Amino acid sequence: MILQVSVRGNLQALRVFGRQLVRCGSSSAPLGRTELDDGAVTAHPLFSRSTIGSFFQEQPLLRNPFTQDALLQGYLRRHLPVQEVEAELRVFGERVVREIDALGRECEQNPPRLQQYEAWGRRTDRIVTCPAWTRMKHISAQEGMVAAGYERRFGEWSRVYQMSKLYLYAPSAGLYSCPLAMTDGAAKVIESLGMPAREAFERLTSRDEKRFWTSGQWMTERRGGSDVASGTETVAWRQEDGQFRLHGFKWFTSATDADFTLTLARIADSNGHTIPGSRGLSLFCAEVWGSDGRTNGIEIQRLKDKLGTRQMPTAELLLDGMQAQLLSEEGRGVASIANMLTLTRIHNTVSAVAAMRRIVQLSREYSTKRSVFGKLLKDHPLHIQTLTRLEVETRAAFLMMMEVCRLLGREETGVASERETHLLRLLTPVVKLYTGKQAVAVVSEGLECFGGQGYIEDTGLPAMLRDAQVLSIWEGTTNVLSLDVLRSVSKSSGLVLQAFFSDVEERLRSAGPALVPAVESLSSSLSALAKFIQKAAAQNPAILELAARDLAYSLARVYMGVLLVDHASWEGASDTDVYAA
Ligand code: UCC
Repeated sequence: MILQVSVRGNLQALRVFGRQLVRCGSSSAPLGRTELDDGAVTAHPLFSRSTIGSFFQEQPLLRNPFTQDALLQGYLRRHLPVQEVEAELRVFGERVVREIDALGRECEQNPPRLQQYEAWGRRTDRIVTCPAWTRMKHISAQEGMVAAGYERRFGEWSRVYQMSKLYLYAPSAGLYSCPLAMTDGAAKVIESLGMPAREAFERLTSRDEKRFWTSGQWMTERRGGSDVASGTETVAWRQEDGQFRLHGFKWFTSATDADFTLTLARIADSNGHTIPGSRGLSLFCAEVWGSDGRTNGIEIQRLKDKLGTRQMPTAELLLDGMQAQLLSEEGRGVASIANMLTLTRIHNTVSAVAAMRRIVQLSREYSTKRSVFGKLLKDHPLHIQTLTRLEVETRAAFLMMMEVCRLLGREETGVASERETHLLRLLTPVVKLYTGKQAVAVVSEGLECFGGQGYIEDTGLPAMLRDAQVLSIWEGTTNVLSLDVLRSVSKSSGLVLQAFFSDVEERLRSAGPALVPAVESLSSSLSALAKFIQKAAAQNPAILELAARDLAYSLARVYMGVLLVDHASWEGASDTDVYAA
C-alpha cells in the first residue's frame, strides 16, 4: 500500500490527492517520504522513480554470432579446417556486433524515399537512401561478400566459406543481403556465358568499395513474376551500333538503387513483331544510371509500400528507351537467367537459416536473464523443450543449406560428379522453399520467447518476422518452386531422384552405432517416399502437380534428417550433434 490517506468523503480525498500531486512535482519534496495534511506518511512520492519501480528487464545481447554458433564451427572444423577461415570469421563476427548490427537498425529506421522531381519541376528519379545503407555497400565490398565466391581462394570450398560469412552478416545487414544476392547472381550469369560483360563482372566481384557495383534482377512485370514466359511484355529494339533500347514496365524491382541490372525482353524484328512465350525471351544487361547521375532511360514510377524489407527500395519502373546489351543468345533468356535464380535462391536460403539462427541465439541468451515464476526461463523444462525444437529445425536447415553451397562450389570448380550436379539441381528449389517457410515459423515462435517484448518495434524483433515473410515469396513462391522440383525431375528423366536416393542410402549406411534409431526412422520414411513417388508417377500429370508440394516437403525433411545423422556420425561430432540427430 503506497498511499495511506484517511479521508472523509470524496471531496476531501480529491483535495488531498491534488495537493499531494503538487508536492510530488516540487523538487523540495523529500524522496521516499511524503507527509500529508492529516499527518499520514507515504513511503514514496507518486510518479517518482521509486514509485514506478526500479526493475528493468535485461535485454538480450547480440554476441559474436560466429563464436556462439557451435554447429557452424563444427561444420567448418569437419570440412574446411583452415585456421585462416576460422580467424577471419571470428573477427568478422566481432565486426557484426560492434558495427554492422547498429547500421542494420539504422537502415530499418530510415527507409529509402523517392525524389521524383526537383524543386523546379524537372524529373530527377532519385532514390534517396540513408548513409547506413551506403556504408553496407562499402562493408560488403571490403569483406568480399560477392568476391569471395569468385576468387575461389578455397577451391571447391569457396562457396561454403563465402556463404558462412554471409550467414553471419545477413541478420544484421539491414537487408543488404538482397542486392548482394542479385549481384552474385548477375556475376554468375556473366561468368557462365563466357564473360560478355567483363568490366561489369569485375565491378560486381570487386573488393574495392569505389569500384564495387551491385546488380538488380528485373523479371517481374505487371502480369506477375512467376509465369515470366507469358508475363514479359518488354520489347527490345536493335540499334545500329548493336546495342538495344528497351521499352516496358517492370512491376517489382528490388534494390532499385543498384548500379547495374539483368532483365528480360523480347527482341522486335524489323516489322516490330516479337515471338511470344519463353522462346521469345532474351537476357539483357544495363547500367541503371548514366555518368551524369540520371537514369538510363528509366522513370521510377513509385516505391512499393511493403510489409517488410522496408530498408531496401523496391520500385515500379517504366523503361522508356533504356540502353541495354544483349547477354544471352536470342530466345535463351529464361535458360540463361536460370543461373541467377539458382544463386539468388541459395542466398535466400542463407538469409532464411541465418534468421532462424539469430532468433535462437537471442532467445537462448534471454532465457538466461528473464526470470518468471521464481526461476530463469532456462530452468523451465517446457521453455527448454521449445528452444530445443527451434534448435533442431535450425540445425537441420543449416546442414541442408551448407550441403547445397558445397555442391555449388564443387560444380563451379569442375569437380562435381554427375550425381552431385543432379543433386544441386534438385535441392536448390527444395532448400529454398522449405527454409523460406520454416524461417517464418521459427522466427514467429522465437518472438514468443520474449513475451510481449517480442511484439515491440524498438526491440528490433518484429522486423525479423516481417523480413522473414518475404523469403517464401520472392525468388519463386513455395508452389512455383514445388513445380520447379517437378521440372527438374522431368528434364532429367528422373535422374535427380535417383541421385537423391543413392546419396541418402549411402549416407545412412555409414551412420554411427549411436544413431540406429534415427537411421531406422529415416529408412522407413525413405521407403514411404519411394512408394509415394512410384504411385504419383503412375498417375496422370494433374495428380502429380497436386502432389508437388508434398513431394518437395518430404524430400526436404528426409534429406535434413539424413544430414543430421551424417553430421552426428563424423568422429568430431559433439553430444549435441548426436542428440539433435
Ligand atoms: O525478382 C524478384 C525479386 C528480386 C529480389 C531478389 C532477392 C533475393 C535475395 C534473397 C536474400 C535476402 S522476384 C521474381 C521472382 N520470380 C521468379 O523467381 C521466377 C519464378 N518462376 C519460375 O521459376 C518459372 O518456373 C520459370 C520462369 C523459370 C518458368 O519459365 P518457363 O519459360 O516456363 O520455363 P521452361 O520452359 O520450363 O524452361 C526454360 C529453360 C529450360 O532450359 P532448356 O531450354 O535448356 O531446356 C529449363 O530447363 O530454362 C530452364 N530452367 C532452369 N534451369 C528453368 N528453370 C530452371 C532452374 N530453376 N534451373 C535451371
